[in-house]
Amino acid sequence: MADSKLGITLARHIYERQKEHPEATGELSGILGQITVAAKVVSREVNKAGLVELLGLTGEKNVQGEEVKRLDDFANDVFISALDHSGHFCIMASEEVAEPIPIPLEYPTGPYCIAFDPLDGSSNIDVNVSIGTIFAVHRKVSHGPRGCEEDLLQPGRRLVAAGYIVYGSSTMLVMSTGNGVHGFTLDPSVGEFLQSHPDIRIAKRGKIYSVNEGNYPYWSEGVRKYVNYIKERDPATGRPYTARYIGSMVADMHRTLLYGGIFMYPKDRKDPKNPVGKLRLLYECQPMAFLMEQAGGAASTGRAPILDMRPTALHQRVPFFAGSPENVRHLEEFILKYNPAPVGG
Ligand code: P6P
Repeated sequence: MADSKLGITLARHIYERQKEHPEATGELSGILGQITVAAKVVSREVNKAGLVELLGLTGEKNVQGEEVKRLDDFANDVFISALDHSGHFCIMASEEVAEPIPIPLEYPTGPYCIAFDPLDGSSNIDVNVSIGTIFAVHRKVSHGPRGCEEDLLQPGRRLVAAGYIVYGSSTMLVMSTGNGVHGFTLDPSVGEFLQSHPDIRIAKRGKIYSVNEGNYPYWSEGVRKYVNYIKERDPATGRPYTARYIGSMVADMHRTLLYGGIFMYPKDRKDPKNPVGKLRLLYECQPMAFLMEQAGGAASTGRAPILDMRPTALHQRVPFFAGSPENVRHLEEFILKYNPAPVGG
């Protein structure tokens, strides 16, 4: 039941979900609460980023004489400082930090660990394209008082919570604690995330495909044949698909979740250092795959569910195909037919 005046806040949503799941601890609501505090701070900075030049900020020192960091460094600092003292986590990982981030000895540790990309797509800031934060929460599995890399390198099937914040025309939090996917929009006038998209479900099939076709020469045979096929016709309608590609994963995945279709970042051989693709498993693909499956969608390497993969390295990259289940299954049929096993997408 929504408050007549305010609407359902994130805190109330979590409280009501906890009533339905007595086994859920209050920890997750604390974790999500801390994440939203950091998100509000990042949202404020992202929304004025365009003014850096206008205000004559040198990019070195701002009007308060504070150092103006690159926004992704800033976002990284904000999320680390919002989370490291909370007592919820035993260890953390960030796209911006090469090694696992230990909880400072002066702070208590907790039964969870978190991996996050503090500001994904930040190269798009200068052209005012939506960017986002992505996070994934696992339970601690290692022994001993403080966490270690083992806690972070778990299959996505074991995630207890995941989500993203998209900093766009509005700031939205889309998250799941394993009971469906729910969207909350920040009302800056009250500083609260209010439920705007309850129980998001993705269409079983969509007609939008989203991929950087500039990488076509580097794709596998299966991916090329799949994209050529759907550019000819949508089997369901006999008409071609629509192409949409923003180049910011959170924005592309948010559209895919709401409008259906398929998002792809195949492995491409253009970068010999990363022959398996660009997107990272721990803090991009696993959380997005968790959300997709919770919303009735699918997320695959081209051959197997992303959530079944056991990570072997903190910043490991994987081929990534996600969206409406029928679209993802259709892609997997092309991979199976045209790619030599066991090569994924
Ligand atoms: P490309 C942004 O840099 C990012 O990591 C993702 O947000 C996005 O999906 C991808 O890279 C875009 O990569 O090679 O198409 O520019």
